[in-house]
Amino acid sequence: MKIGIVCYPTFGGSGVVATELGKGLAKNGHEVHFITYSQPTRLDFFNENLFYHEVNIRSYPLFKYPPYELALASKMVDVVKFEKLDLLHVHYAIPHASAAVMARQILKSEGIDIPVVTTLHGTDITLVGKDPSYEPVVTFSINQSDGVTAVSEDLKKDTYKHFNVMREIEVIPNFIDLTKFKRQRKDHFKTAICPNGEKLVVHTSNFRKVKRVDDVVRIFHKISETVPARLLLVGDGPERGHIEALCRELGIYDEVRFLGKLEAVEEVLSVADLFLMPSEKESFGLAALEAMACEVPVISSNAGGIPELNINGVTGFTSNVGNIEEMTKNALHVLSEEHLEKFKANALEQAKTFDIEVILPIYEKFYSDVAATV
Ligand code: GMT
Repeated sequence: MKIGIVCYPTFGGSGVVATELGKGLAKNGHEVHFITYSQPTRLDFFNENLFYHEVNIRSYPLFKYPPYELALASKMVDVVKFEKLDLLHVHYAIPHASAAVMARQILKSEGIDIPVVTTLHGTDITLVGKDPSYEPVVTFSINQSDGVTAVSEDLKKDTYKHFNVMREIEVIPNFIDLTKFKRQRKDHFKTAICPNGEKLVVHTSNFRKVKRVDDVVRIFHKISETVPARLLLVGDGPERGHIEALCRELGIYDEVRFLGKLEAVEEVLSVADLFLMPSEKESFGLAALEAMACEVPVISSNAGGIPELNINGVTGFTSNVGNIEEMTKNALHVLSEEHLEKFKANALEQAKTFDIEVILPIYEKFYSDVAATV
């Protein structure tokens, strides 16, 4: 098929999933056209089946807010028409789904039918989408899409709870490329960070409030009171300054390293003993899946779709949001010599069920089913 993929090109779960999906589809022989405002971060190589179309946003003194959605819809019309696409797949409802629905209307008026598939990722539903300033448009564009998927059962449930959605939503979970995300031998790196055999705890996120990075630091602080440990924080975002201050306040600044936005996160995960994800909300938790694929057990909250991924007592533990005491107790249990190896092995086994080789054919079937109905 010729597939147009629309996503946020920056670091962040939905953009990563969309880009990896496009790469996988291209590998399977599909022609994939990315339509975004800048080159997706993980699309930095040549492949004969991959194309990139930049959305040009025309500014004008009258516009306090340049109308990105219109520029995006216009670009979709252009690409569908001239590249003769068979299907548009948009990731993250706002504003991609409504722009796609508009592009489809325009194309229809010119005698071109193009099916629109929308994938809901999380905050487009649970945080931003349900806000009254967006809700009517999100509801409309979900109902108007030709196919809708959600990345977890919990997100599907939340969508029905918060929006008047009349159509079926198919759950297609996120996936992982196990050839990229696997435990690599990086002993020199481990020795440099943990010279005295300390346990290595890792957290990766966009440092937004919803990730509760405060909890990460407080759990680590308590862990380090019992076992010698180091914390690596990967990513960046609005909470970073505050988190640095908290580390100083708790007197653990020397045990914590801020690595910023890393491309090769699998190298860090390869030397980790434990991954922390205490999020307030998390529709899926792709970062935890990346850790598990690198044989790292997960201590997480039980928010949203996380329990569908991190199996309590098997691949790590899940606790109520904010229950730092319990998360610390569980972290120490996992890190003990007696249990760590078993949790690591279980994490990998669970990650294998989300292998891209398993999930990609589900998307391919979904596309052909949707295309057949249009
Ligand atoms: O919150 C983020 O990390 C970014 C956000 C996004 O759309 O880029 O992530 C959401 O989508 C990811 C990919 O499907 C999921 O793994 C994350 O759980 C989800 N984030 C939230 O629900 C908070």
